[in-house]
Amino acid sequence: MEKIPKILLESLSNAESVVVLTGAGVSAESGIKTFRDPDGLWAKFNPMELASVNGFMSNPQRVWEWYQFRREVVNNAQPNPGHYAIAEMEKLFPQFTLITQNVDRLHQRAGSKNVLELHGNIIENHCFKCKEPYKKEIDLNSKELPICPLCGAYIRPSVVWFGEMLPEYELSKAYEVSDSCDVFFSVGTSAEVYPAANLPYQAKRNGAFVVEVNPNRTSFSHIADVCLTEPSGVILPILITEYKEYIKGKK
Ligand code: BV8
Ligand code: ZN
Repeated sequence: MEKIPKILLESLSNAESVVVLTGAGVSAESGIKTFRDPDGLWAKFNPMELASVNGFMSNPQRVWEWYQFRREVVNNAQPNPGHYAIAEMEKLFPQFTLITQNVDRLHQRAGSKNVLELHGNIIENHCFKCKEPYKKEIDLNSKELPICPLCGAYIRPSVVWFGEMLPEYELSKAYEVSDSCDVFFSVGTSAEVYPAANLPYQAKRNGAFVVEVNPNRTSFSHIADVCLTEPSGVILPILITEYKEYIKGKK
């Protein structure tokens, strides 16, 4: 039974370049809380206190423990069918780029190779002051805030906090591919955090066919050409199956 609109299958079958942007929603079915859903992280914690430089400076211990808690959750999580479907997409199109706002590296664990991490990752750490990468193994049971062996400052997770610049290469590459792709997917993101949230609009402006995959409506929904209002872990595997059938039928 067709769940995917023909026009999307047709656009994909003619696409040279396909881009997928993901947010926390793509990891929801892996048991990792999103930020803005009713039971999300921001419902309990204040993002500016915990995911910001000022938050870390005013209470490094609390921020460190919050990331230790989130690392525990990420370590115990598994990629879900949505991550695997996106990894499969990488092989189906001449050019494919995955841009993620997520820091959990589940895309890589599902097999995605070409991943632009706009907001860093929660696995790695570096020195808050001299930026030296911190290579020692982190003991998830320890509340101890590690100290930089070079300069004695605190170690922090290698995520991008609010008020921090995004990594230059990843952001410019993300803009480049969004400006020139044929089909753009915005998957599991509320499209509220900038500059990442600019990308779907960039794609639309460049004339791409834009798809939103989100069970809820977002501020971007009215701009999308197609809205697949189902969980990504459910609808993306269906998209792959129906697309493969569609191109077989076209040959
Ligand atoms: C920057 C990493 C230049 C850390 C994150 C005032 C002061 C300072 C800055 C600003 C300011 N006003 C505006 C800004 C800019 C700010 C910003 O955009 N703020 C917003 C809140 C307005 N941006 C920044 O600060 C960025 N840097 O601009 O630098 C600068 C420098 C100095 C001063 C000004 C500007 C840095 C942004 C990066 C912040 N880091 N995370 C960590 O993870 O701990 S942000 C965080 O939000 C995550 O990265 C997350 O990815 C991102 C976006 O959230 P989403 O992924 O979309 O998740 P969300 O919960 O919102 O939505 C989930 C969606 O999934 C929902 O729609 C839901 O319906 C859907 N869903 C649920 N289940 C499913 C599903 N979808 C599919 N399937 C399902 N099963
Ligand atoms: Zn240091």
